[in-house]
Amino acid sequence: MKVKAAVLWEVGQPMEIREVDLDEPKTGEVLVKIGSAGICRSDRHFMHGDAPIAIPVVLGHEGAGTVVQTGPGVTLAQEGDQVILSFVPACGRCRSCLEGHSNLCDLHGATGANMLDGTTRLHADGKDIHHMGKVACFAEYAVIPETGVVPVTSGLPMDKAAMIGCSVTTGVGAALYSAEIKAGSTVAVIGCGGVGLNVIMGAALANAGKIIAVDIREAQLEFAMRFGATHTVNAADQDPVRQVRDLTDGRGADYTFEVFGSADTTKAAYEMAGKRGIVTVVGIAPWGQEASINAVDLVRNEKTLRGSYYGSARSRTDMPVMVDLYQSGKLNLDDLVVRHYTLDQVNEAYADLDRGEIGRGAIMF
Ligand code: COD
Ligand code: ZN
Repeated sequence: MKVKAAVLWEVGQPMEIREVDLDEPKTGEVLVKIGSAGICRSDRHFMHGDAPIAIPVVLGHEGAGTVVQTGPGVTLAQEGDQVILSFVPACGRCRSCLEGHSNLCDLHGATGANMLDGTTRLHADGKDIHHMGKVACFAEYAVIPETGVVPVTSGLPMDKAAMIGCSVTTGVGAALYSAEIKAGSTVAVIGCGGVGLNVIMGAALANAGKIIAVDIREAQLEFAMRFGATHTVNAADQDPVRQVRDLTDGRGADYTFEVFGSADTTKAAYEMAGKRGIVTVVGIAPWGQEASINAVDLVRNEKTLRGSYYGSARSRTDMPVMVDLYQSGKLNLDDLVVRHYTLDQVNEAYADLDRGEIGRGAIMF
């Protein structure tokens, strides 16, 4: 079928909004009519070439929609289901999946921006077009592996459902499943954009004591107070490490999170953690960058430095938990989505992200 999609043909260039060909779903795949797609910085890393991806590609990994067709052998979703999209469709058979870490599925990792059989369903001008995260939701329709769609209670607003596909699960998951924040502890979150605000909400859900929001923009910091931050630190004014130490009686925070994606902020997250501090790195710095840490401090203060991908979550069981948290009023997704766009405006939406507009933007179809 012919569908409208945003295609990245070249790194550093705007996406082209045009008609492309989308194949029928193959065995174990479904066709989803996209309802909403979120504007996440991770797509931006690929647009800028900060992270490698097969090109041409349809980006968009934070989405939700409705299943309109199922391919042969599909048992996990039905036509008409409202689904949240997962950008790691777990195979269920590899070692990572079998050990309970489906967010790190080996088969998904090996097939990258292709479908699980290594081919693509998107084509244009005689070229195969790749699918970011096997989701590729900057398009009216997407063919997705059945394990990459999570059916939810129908009637959830599509933009909120889309947020659960990335920023909520990545951020709340980092706080609850990766760091396992203890009640009463002190938390510092560097980077208060769409994902960072969800780390803050996760810290609040875990009953953290002080939750210190760190950003270089005052508007982001004010906005973060709405999601559970108790203190703010403007990293553009003064050394954020020093400010976080001052706010924690000189000790440093019990849990720190890097949620921007640079070597400098990774190092700062490490340094603002106190004794036995848990440092959780969510952002990925541009390819090839290295962050150095003080090797003595690591041991003498028994710090833990860990990465967190997709909130260490298991999409199929944890995304419905996020839906429940939203529906019971414990996750403020209504305030999180502040801007709505059409697919034709996707490049403008990223310009707004670059300008540092607060909260999350979402494309509505
Ligand atoms: N110090 C503090 N804050 C900063 C700094 C700094 N030096 N520089 C920028 N910031 C702030 C910005 O003002 C902004 O508020 C925030 O950092 C970033 O927010 P967004 O909305 O631009 O970015 P998000 O939340 O959409 O994405 C953040 C990620 C960390 C997820 C992303 O950048 C990333 O690294 N993605 C790769 C990891 C990945 O693939 N994860 C899974 C899919 S998301
Ligand atoms: Zn994302």
